[in-house]
This record gives sequence, C-alpha cells and structure tokens, in this order.
Amino acid sequence: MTDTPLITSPEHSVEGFVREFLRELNFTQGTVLERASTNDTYLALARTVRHYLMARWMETTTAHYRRQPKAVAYLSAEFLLGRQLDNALLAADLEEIAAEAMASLGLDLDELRQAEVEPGLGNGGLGRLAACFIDSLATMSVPAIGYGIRYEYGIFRQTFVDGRQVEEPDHWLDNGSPWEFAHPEHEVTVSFGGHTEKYTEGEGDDAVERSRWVPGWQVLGVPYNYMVPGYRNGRVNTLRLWSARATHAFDLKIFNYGDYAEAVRAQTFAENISKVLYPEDSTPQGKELRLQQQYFFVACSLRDFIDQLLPEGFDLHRLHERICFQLNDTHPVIAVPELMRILVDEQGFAWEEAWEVTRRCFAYTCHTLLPEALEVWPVELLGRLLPRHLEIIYRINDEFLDEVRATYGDDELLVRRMSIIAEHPFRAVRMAHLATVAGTRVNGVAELHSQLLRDKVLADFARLWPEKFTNVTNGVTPRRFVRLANPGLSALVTEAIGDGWVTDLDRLRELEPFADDPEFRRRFRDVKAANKQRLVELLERRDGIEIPTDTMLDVMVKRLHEYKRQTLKILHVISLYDRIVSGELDVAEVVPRTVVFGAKAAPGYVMAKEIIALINHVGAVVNSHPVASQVLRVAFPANYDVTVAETLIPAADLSEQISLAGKEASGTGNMKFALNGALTIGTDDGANVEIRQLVGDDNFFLFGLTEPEAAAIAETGYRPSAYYEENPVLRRALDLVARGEFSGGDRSVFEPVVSNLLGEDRFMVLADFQAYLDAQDRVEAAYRDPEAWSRSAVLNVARSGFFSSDRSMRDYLDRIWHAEPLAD
Ligand code: B1N
Repeated sequence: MTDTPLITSPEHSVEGFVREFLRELNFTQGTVLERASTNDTYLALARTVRHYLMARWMETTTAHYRRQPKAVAYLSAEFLLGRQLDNALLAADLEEIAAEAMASLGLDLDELRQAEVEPGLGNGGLGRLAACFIDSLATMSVPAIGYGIRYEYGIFRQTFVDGRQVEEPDHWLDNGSPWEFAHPEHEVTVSFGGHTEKYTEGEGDDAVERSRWVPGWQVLGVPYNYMVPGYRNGRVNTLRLWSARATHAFDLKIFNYGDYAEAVRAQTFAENISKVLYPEDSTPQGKELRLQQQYFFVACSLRDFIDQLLPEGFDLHRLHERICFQLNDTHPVIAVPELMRILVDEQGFAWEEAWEVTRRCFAYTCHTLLPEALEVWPVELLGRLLPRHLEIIYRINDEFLDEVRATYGDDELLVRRMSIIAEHPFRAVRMAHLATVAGTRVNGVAELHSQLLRDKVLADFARLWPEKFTNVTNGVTPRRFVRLANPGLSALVTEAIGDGWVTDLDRLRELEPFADDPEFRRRFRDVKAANKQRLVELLERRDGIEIPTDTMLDVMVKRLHEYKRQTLKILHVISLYDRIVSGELDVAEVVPRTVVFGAKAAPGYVMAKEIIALINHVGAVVNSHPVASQVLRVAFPANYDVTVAETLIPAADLSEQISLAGKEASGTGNMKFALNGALTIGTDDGANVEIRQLVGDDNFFLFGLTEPEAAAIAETGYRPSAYYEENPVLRRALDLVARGEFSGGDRSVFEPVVSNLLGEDRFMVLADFQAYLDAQDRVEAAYRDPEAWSRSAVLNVARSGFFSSDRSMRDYLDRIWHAEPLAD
C-alpha cells in the first residue's frame, strides 16, 4: 500500500455540514433543494454523514493492514443492522450539527430519518447479536471484520389479512443504498459441483496420494463494504457482505453458442444465491440454496482474508496468529473444510499441518438447544454440491473417531453418537459436531445455556475436551438500544452520573442511590410517560392503531415460536377478558393495561401462523368490548423490526420473557427491556437467570417450572389435559377459544391450537398457566404503587450494565480470541 495522502473530513460545524449536504444534493442527487424529494434529501444527508466518517475508515483500514495485529473475523449469515443514519450521526458526534443544519434549510431531521428503510438482513436475535457485536468491536478499537451475505431481499414484510400473516418481499434496496460501497474489482470466484480426482504427487518413496476438485460450475462474489463506526473513537471497522453474480466466462460461452435466453437464465441462476434471506429462525430447513449461500459467503470471506488482508507472501502456517474466525452458529461451518481444502489442495500442506492450523483458527458459538434447530446436511446433497469438502469431512471424522476409540475403547454406541456423520434417518453431516471438533472453543450464549450444552446437547464432547467449552453471555449495544432509542433516559442518566456509561455500562451502578431519590423517580416516570406518548404516535401514524397513553404497557416482542409461548400470554389476556366480561372482576379492580405483541412467524410454520391469527382475533374482540376495553387493550402492529423495537422497548413497563425453561438459549430482548427500565416477568431460562440474579428477586417477577422440573415431567410423561381438568380458570379460557368466541362462533378455526395444547403441548403452557397468572397478580399489586415500581425500574437500569455487548466482546477477547484493541 502506498502513502497516498488521506482525504480530510468536512468541517465539523453547521456551515460545513450545510455546504457538504448541498454539494451532495446537487452533484450526486442531481437536484436542487426546492425540487428535491424526501428520498433525494435523505440520500444527500446520508452521504454527507458518510463523508465525515470516511477519513477515519481509511485510516483504520490502513492501520490494520500496516500493523497486522491479530484480528477477528465474525462469520455470520445474518447481520440485522437496523437503520444506519442515527447511529452514524451519533458515532461522528454530529447529532446537533445535523439537526441545526437541516433546520436552517427548512428541513426536519426527524422526517428524514424516517425515510430510511432498515436493512433487515437477519431473522431475530442471532442476526441482531452480530450487529451489536461489530458495533462493540469498533467502539473498543478491536481490529475486526464482519463477513456475511448482501441479501437482495431481507426478512419479509409482514402484513395481516383478516388477522392472518401474509408475507411480502422486502425491497430494501429500491430507493438507493447510501451506506454501501460495491467493489466489483475485488470479485472472488466460488466453485460448486463437479467431482474429485485422485492423483499421485512425487515419485517412489516420496509419492503422496492427493485429491483435487474439478468443479462443475462457478459464480462470482462481489464485496459490498459497510462502515462500522466506533462511538467517537476515531475508528471505523468494516462489514463486508457478498453478492452473487454470474461469471463472465460462463455467459460468454453460452452467448457464443447464440443462446441469449439461456445465458440470461444462467445469470439469474447464479444471482439467486444472494437473492433472499431464509426466513427461518431456530428451525432451518435443509434447503439446497441455503447450503449454497453458506458455502458462497464463507468461500468468498476466506479468500478475501487470505488474498486481500494478509500481506503478500504471508506464511499460512501462522494463520492462527493473525485471525480467529468466529462461527456464528453452524451456518458458516463449511468454512472448516474450505480452509482445509485451501491449505492442502492449493497450498500443498500436509494434512496434519493443515489440520493443526485450521483447528486453531476457528471458534464456534452455539445458539440453540432445540434438537430440530441443529443443522444437518444430507450427504447426498453435500457430496453433489461440494464433493471435495465431503471427502475432507469424512477424513476429519475418521481421525476424530479414532481419537474417540483410543480414549474410550470400542464403545460403538458412543462412536455413533459422536460421529460427524449421522446414519439415521438418512446419512447426513452434523454441522454442530464438525464445529465442535474443529473449534478451539465452543461457547453457549448464557450461563444456563452453556451448562445445558455441556451436560446435554454436547455432553460427550464436553467429557472428551472439557477445556474447549466456555460461556459468553450475550449483550446488546448501549449506543443503539439506550443512547439512541431512549434519549430521555440517556439525558437523565447522564445528568446524574456523567456520560461515561455509554462506553462503560457497568457505571450504571452509580445510579443505584438515585432509586431512593423521589425526585429522580418522578423524572424517571416522566421519561417513561414521554416514551409512551412517542409510541402512541408511532402506532397511530404507522399502523392506524390507537392505544391509551396512561396504562401499564405489557410487551411481548420476539419471533413467533411455540417454545417462546406467546400462547401463554394470550391465554392470560383471554382469562382477564373472561373474568371482566363475566362480572367476576370489576373494572375498578383491574390495573388498566395495554398488551403489545410483535412477532413474525416463519412462512412455513403453520402452528405459529395460527397463533398469530388467534392473537389478532382475541385483540379484535377485547378491543371492541365496551367494558373489557376500558381496562384491557391488545395491539399487534405488523412487521415488528429493529426500528419499531427502538420506540417500543423504551416505552414498556413490563417485559414478557416466558419461554419454557431450558429452551431459550439466551434472549437479548430481555436485556434491552431491563436496560430501559421495564420489569421482567419471566421464567428461569436463558439470560433471564442472570438478569434476575443481578437486579434482585424483588425487582423481577419469576414464575414457572425450572429446567430440571420440566425435564423431569417430560421424562415421566406430560399430560396437559390434567391441568385443563383441574383448573377451572384455564378451562374457561380454553373453552372460550374452542367455542368460537374469537372466531365468530366458528369452532373449527382455532381447533388446531386448542387440540395441540390439550393433546401435546410440547412446551408445557398448561403446566405453567397458573403460576403465570399468580405472577401477573403480583405484577398488578406492584404496579399499583408507582413509587415502589419506579424504584424497581431504576434498579433494573442500574444493575443491568453487565448486558452490554462491550462486556461480551471483552469475554470473547479474553477467553476465545486472544486478541486485543489496537492502540492509537
Ligand atoms: O440466538 C439469539 C439468542 O438470544 C436466542 O435465544 C436464540 O433463539 C437465537 C437458524 C437461528 N438461535 N438460533 C437461531 C436463527 C436463524 C436460523 O436460520 C437458527 N437464532 C437463535 C442470540 O444468541
């Protein structure tokens, strides 16, 4: 790299900002203020802000290249970024300047913010976690790069028709994408298909049998770079997302045959690879295109790191000194045989040498406990798409199973259990086993989850390699989820303890004494009230939903999944409704509440979609009931996304974290709510356990079975109908659904939901029903005392600093990556 002089940033002033903005509007958008559309104006604004970060980005990139520190590459099929403008303004310390500059031109910054379509390149927690992690790494000055896929269509847009979910494509790129930089000149070729050939290298005693891959077809990966600005630290890291294109040679050949239509078809085929995000959260379907996506992005990323980010001639025997590839769940695990292939087939390493390097370069994070969520790829499919990789996986497995036999003797049951290859119901590669064998470290995402991985899901492996297993509890970025999402609370906190908390969230502890200060609590309640008002306006504007401003705001937002138990929440609503309508409860006795749901269901997940319909139908009945609606409202805005979360979470009083214990790996919404001063009603699951330990039992509404209790019931045979028969309140609620109260008298509509709960109820909703209602009674009692409630809420904020993703990153750096921040 040569010493070209770096560009300088535009002047950090209102005048400087205005000048840059007008230049962008005229020269890039090709318009003038008087005739500019909102989108023109937004694009010019986004580019202006980008320019302020550009010099830091170039400097950071150059410093990494020159100094070659140990870096982290976060490999993730999902990065759920959320809107970029606000975060960039915050990082560059331009919030006030931009607002003033826009105002001076008669423009409203708030309105322009809303013109941004968020990049929804993820499903839920796993994708959002990746986005939080790269934010923290940049803020902590850690040399890091995120690698993923630039899906042309992100997570679908959800609408409701008659209360049922309908999916529409997410055209997030249509209005221009000012935050990305395409680099077609750095395109990478990725191969697929074909076959392998054996050949002999060398002669006589030196002869070695080798294998080579003769691919059947290829595609190109074009990198798109995104800035990942650190918070006011002069650093900007990179997120590199790959987009698929047809190879030039490929179409040229077909064009030469004169088959134009066929050539265009081939192009479409190649470009399909990065076309759409698979909308499955927790239950991936083994689709061929999904495996193509996975291999496509890791092949591009490894190639890119080795060819572009390492100096020429770098000795790959030392690769692990320069990089740790963090595998975000099993989605990128095909990177393991890919690195082996590069080292052995392309670089001529001996197998043992290559394995030594490879196993030191990877670490694996598991994000689940559900058996159906553990990815397996049919051998037939993997062998067809990546024949050389399959050979490599077989050899890794053979050597691994030799090690198992050497350690434990010929325990064939154990060998079969641990094998990377499953034999039933069909031959398949267990990606979690491959990742565990290859990784230097394997981590779960909350204490309980990591414990269950060690004791159950990966117990055989934990016995063989106890030192491999560790925990890193998830975290969330305080920049986006407190500082930006909750400006009122941020100002209040900063006034009390200074602004150091934004990058050192443990300092929120200093707020503890303020929990006992009535004046502080009053101001805290004012902030909450203002946040509710903001939410009321958003729901009115965005969805035409009207909700009252002054009720308890009870929020359950997360993907729709049976294990998360949205049904438990709706049964509580139904029960309240029933008791009010029947006259058992007088409205004067009920604490008025508004229950807000937000949830997308995987399009093929039939039961989840039925539950969405049930919630909407219950909502319609409750909201239109003259008596019930005085104290109970249900709101279910469609298309819950990061942007909605940013307004909804700061307004919440009560956070619903009610999964069956032992099923939610961590949860991260739970952390965002606590940090914004909502109290949690929750089970002893995932990170709830740690939240409760930190905030204290008095400030958390715990209920329900524990993991060992649930496991014991499952062991002896769970009979949900027994709970129905014994509990009249539960019976009445379920009977209302069964009788068609929420489906215009039609008993067939929600029959599948009811019969599933009564017959199977895999996640023990009925077993936890009464405990949940009792806990909700405790919530009501607590909410009646605003002073005590706001004291608890302040303590939740003060004691949740642990859940910063900066702390998660420190843990990964210390326990897994052994890398460190790069000093100035
Ligand atoms: O990852 C989050 C956790 O906080 C949640 O508890 C966990 O459910 C979530 C296949 C997944 N686990 N597995 C997925 C996503 C997409 C996909 O295609 C699986 N998501 C989680 C962060 O640790």
